[in-house]
Amino acid sequence: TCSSSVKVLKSVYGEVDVPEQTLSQFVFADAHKWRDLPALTCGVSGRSYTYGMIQQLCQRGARALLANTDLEPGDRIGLLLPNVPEFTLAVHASLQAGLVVTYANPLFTVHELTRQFTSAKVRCIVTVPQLLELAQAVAKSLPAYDCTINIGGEPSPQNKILGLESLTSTEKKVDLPEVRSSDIAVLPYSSGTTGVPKGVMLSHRNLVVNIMQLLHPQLVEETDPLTFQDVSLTVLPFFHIYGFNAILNYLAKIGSHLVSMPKFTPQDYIKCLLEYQPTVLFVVPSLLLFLITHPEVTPRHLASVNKIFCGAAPLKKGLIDQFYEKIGRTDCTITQGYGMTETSPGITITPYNMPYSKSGSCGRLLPSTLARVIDLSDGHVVGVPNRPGELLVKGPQVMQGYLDNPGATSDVIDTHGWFHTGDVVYYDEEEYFYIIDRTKELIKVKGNQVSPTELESLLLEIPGVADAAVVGIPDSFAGELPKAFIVRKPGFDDMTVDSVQDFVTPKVATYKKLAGGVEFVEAIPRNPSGKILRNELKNLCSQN
Ligand code: AYL
Repeated sequence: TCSSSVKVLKSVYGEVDVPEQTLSQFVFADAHKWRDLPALTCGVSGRSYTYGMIQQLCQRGARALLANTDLEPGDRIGLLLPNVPEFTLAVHASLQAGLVVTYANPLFTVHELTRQFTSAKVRCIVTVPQLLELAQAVAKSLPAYDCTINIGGEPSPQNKILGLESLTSTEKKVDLPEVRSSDIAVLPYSSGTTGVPKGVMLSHRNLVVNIMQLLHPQLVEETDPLTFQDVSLTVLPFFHIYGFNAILNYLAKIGSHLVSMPKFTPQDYIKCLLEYQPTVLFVVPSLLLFLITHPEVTPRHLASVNKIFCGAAPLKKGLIDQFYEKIGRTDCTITQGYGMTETSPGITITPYNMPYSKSGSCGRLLPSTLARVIDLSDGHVVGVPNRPGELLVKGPQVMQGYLDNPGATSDVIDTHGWFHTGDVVYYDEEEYFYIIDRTKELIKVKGNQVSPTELESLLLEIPGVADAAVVGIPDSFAGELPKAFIVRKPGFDDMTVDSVQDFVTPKVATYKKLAGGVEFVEAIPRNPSGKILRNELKNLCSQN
């Protein structure tokens, strides 16, 4: 078999050229073509911005940021914003000012936000009045903190709280710095294969390239391309790489209209479907499941939709059929993407003419992307189709590394430059990939990352907890839910499940709650070097 074995898979689409542009230059390069067309609309409030407005506000905002604050190019700015159109203003004004952006989930607790913003050395927080109190509580403990920008709220100069005008206007004349495409643009947080969330260094080029990869001519022909005439609806967060690059920046590049929602409720979503008649929906599997199963969503609500994009978690084969059954037609393409925060995010995508027999596949490698699959036990290249192993990738979309963490970086990017995804996959004869498992600890709840390490260290803070382990257990709606196994210290036998939940719940964002349950055990299974044997715990769950 050795002679026919393939050590490295190359994208069937060939290569993309990498333009030497910053993310903002790239994304808005054609904006003049659609300057008077809507770019972003808040589906709930109706607040809307044209491409012309966005471009102008971002350019002014970049100058104002440098003129009205002590921030300097290279400084970090933290976005604590709900999914509102202004998110894009904050991002591109900051990037054009040479700042580095980190974004966080506004449902995070003070504890979670403080950790991220301290790690990223955030100097300025951009927020809205509803989150100002939270922002100020976080700001208190940031060593490099300078100011807060309160979009849509009252400025309070003595407290170093500036209004939106500091983002959009300045009398002073300031020059914008030169930003290189190799400079870091954003620092999203991801737990990667192990440990707590870490800053992922994505350069302008990483983000630009990943959009270029999706726009590769042959790929576009095979993926039922979106155009400026499409209207997309999303409730997926801009503070996650999917919403950030694969939706927000990608759609801005092609001049499409994006209707976003600050939060999900079935009623609001249904209302947006009827009111905006979207042609495109961006979803994660649990949102698709909602569309299929919710009694109030009828074929009429989905009549305008002809493209669906799904990513971030495994999409069960049967779900696509169920969706077609629900809408009573099959002329709506369902494209699946696979990737991760560390890869900006795209690695593979399904072409719309993918044979039905391959449904369940997450598609083929994006242009300029190389892959190899290595055996889980001995690390040797598998080299033949249909044999599972860990996926390794190489490509211009792979991150520059984890922020201030060369150890974690070298754990995932080996000396030959291969990025180890921690996903177990196989590919078929036509090089379609199938994701079947994870070797990494990561738990995915409705597409959101949950780091078991983060929850375990929290559990160990409970007096009376001797040892703890958290694993993801399957859930038909959320995909997975975090479940804790706890060893009580002697004398703490009266510790209850409720007391554990009561300790954890207020300290974490809702989706990280131990919704999979809490179980007391005699011991946590570990290997000789102390590593938690998570599969043993998972098997324990499936036996119950
Ligand atoms: P992160 N199928 C199965 N698992 C997936 C898929 C998929 N289609 N996509 C992501 N995952 C899992 O950092 C996988 O374990 O980025 C992967 O390592 O939140 C992990 O989620 C990464 O999670 C796009 C648009 C990808 C969006 C995305 C999702 C990025 C999620 C490509 O074009």
